Amino acid sequence: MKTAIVTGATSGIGRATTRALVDAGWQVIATGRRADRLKALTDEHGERVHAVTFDIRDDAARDAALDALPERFRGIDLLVNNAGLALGTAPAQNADLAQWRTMIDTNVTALVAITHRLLPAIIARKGAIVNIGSVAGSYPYTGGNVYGGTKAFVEQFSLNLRSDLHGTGVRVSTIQPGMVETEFTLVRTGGDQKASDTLYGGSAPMTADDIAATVLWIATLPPHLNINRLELMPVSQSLAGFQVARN
Ligand code: NDP
Ligand code: 8X3
Repeated sequence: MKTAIVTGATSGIGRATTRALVDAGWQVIATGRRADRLKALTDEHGERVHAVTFDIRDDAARDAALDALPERFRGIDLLVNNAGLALGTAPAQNADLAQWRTMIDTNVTALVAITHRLLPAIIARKGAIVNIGSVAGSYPYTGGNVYGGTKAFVEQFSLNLRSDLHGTGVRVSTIQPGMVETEFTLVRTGGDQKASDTLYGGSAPMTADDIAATVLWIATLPPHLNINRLELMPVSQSLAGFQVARN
């Protein structure tokens, strides 16, 4: 049986990806901070899900949790680097530096650290890494500042990982979703359910299951194929052009 580790499995894309992988016959190490949500996943899937609760920014907690994995979960065929967040929508000049730091610590530093920790196990299995980037890493928008910067990092890190892993058989992909209805906007706005409902309402956004199916598709391609990056949007979302300030 193949083994995946999914970060940020307590909600949204990570939870849907955990379910999709289990349904497809994988066993999954599911991580996140909310133990009750992880317990619900293990209740749902029994021994096929192994829950580990830690803040992904906490090096000691992460390493202790990974060191304590049961023997049958130690070989890693797939790492889904999904845990991440946006905080705030203010333009840079009004933004909260602490929020910027939290995004960098989570979306960049923690992603790099867990990848580094698991690379030997992934190489040993000729496994795969799927990183969850964002359209915000490719296209600027007002208030996207550091969030978009972290996701641009994710894409470039993934491409550079591919170069370093040349010849190992390890595959590395970035998925760059546009608008997906999850708890993302609730987190970004500090719990504003109305703002979240307004953003997604009537727009037929992508669902977490859409992205989970994409992760599963990438992970189950024939081993000679690598998706470098894949950008998805709901039909209702598109790009709008430049802005011009006038005197
Ligand atoms: P959710 O808020 O629904 O899920 C985020 C997940 O990340 C949760 O499971 C959360 O777990 C985990 N997480 C956040 N911070 C930490 C932390 N410090 N330690 C451990 N886990 C953490 O949002 P999404 O499912 O939408 O987000 C998943 C990924 O998708 C993110 O990287 C996001 O940037 C990206 N994305 C989302 C898009 C969208 O429109 N929704 C579009 C493009 C990309 P817990 O709180 O339990 O720790
Ligand atoms: C989330 C997509 O457009 O809200 O990464 O930044 S967006």
